[in-house]
Amino acid sequence: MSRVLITSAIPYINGIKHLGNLVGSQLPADLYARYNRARGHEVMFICATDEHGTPAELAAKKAGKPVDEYCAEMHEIQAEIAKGFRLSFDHFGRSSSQRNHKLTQHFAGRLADAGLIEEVSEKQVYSNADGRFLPDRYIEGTCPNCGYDKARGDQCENCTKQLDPTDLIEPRSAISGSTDLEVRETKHLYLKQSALKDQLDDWIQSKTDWPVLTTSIAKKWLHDGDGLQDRGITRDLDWGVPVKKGDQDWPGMEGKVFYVWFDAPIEYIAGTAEWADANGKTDADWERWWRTDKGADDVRYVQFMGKDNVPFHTLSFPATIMGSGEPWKLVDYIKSFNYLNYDGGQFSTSQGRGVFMDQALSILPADYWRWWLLSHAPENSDAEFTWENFQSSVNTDLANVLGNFVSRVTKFCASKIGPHVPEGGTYGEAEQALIADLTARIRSYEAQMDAMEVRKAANELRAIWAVGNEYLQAAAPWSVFKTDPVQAGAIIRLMLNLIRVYAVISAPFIPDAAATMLAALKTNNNAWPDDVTAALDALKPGHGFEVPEVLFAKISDEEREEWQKKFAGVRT
Ligand code: B3M
Ligand code: ZN
Repeated sequence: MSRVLITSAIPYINGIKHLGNLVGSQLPADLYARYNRARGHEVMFICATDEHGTPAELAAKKAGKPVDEYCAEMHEIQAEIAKGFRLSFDHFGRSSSQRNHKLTQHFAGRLADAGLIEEVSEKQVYSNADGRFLPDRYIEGTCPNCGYDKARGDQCENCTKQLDPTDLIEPRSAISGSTDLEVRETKHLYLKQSALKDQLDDWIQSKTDWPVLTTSIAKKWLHDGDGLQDRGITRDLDWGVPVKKGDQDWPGMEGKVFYVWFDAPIEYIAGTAEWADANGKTDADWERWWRTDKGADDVRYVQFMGKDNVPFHTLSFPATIMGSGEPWKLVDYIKSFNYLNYDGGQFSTSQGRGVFMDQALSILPADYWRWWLLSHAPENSDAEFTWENFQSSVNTDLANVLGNFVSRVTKFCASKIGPHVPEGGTYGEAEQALIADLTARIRSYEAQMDAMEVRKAANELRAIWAVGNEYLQAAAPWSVFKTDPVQAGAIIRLMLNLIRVYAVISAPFIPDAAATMLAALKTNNNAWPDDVTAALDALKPGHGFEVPEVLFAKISDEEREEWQKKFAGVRT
């Protein structure tokens, strides 16, 4: 048994996530967590809500709520939906927790002591009406290049020209529309990532087994243009982790907070500490996952995220960890994903385009979505959700292959032989061949799961389901039964045991259906089929079972069309 620490990128607090967000981080992380637990490893699976930054402030404002209240409510909503999708976090934390405040300030203090933080004076736009500094993209005005009147302070969306807020003609606050703006001098802290460039480069170079998607992004940031840049880690906002050097005040930094991307990854650590607090554990209990001087040496740490999050996880967060000079655990493997598109376009939170997590659960149970999303995970390229494809995957893989198999075997046995595992008969050549085939395929499934090759693992699992179906079709116990009922019973005994094996190995993808299958077999034996021959003999003759409810209902053309229409517009 080994120990596996798993983190998923932590979703922003400002709204419910869409299926593209889900498949790019939380869902594959859950698959991997469930699989590792099933293989007997000790797993710590952490996620949280990412609660700081301007978007959180603005979303709260839009909702007409104080930001802390808004975040507390949205956290509960996201936690509930995560449960609905059966995301098996050991803890779903909050980046606004006291644990994260303390740790973030601690890291900043260590980095300052190591000479890795620089104070820089900058000129920034201040809005008198809003009583705050405005980030570049919250300043709007007319583009000096093309005349577009909604150009943002960082870029004109119309002609794509990169802009400075001071380039804009008639600049105004995007928050209040006020034109009462002035340029003020303000001081910020910069993390000297450039000083850690060689160390980061060596580290990335050593990760030869990482997905190319992960390392290519890191290398681009390390080497393209002027190379790795220092990064501003403070902001002039009210909501966030107050800037402090450990527990000391930071002269000149009063009223400022850390940049959301500085504190968010630290929440992986803080979230584990929150887990300890919430479960009556000690600091040693979470430190053994994170401190290499306290046992974390033999932990394997894997992160899951969409490609847009890769630079922060391959460079900025490691810079924080390395620069601290303390023995914190660095990530061992970063699994990153491309984007999932929606029906000919992009999923978009700001435009409300696509299917959002709460909407998905309102029309179908989690397993349907989990199966489609994981079996179409955007690993090697972007992928696309279409309703036709969703309907056909669900109907073929889940209803026709797996669901039908379970239903035929249990119904036939219950009606012809009785609601128990039959006895007698022998396994001949066909059965030995089936067992050999299953053994080879389950070993290959494990290899794909170990490698986090999500699509390939799903393909292998689908093939394993199909093999049982094909054998059943060829062995035709319903025909054999007419001349040799005992031998038909032997076939069914093998198939009932195969249902248990299917439940166990499929559980990481479709946990609810797996639980239904085990419940129908009246067993809680969920031991992994390390020895497939033995596993297919786990349920002994006489063991009772019942016919389960339909595992997966087919999606009709009418339903598909209805949903297609319902989700064609934008969510308001
Ligand atoms: N909240 C971005 C995102 O949800 C950001 C991830 C933080 S991971 C530390 O895609
Ligand atoms: Zn323009």
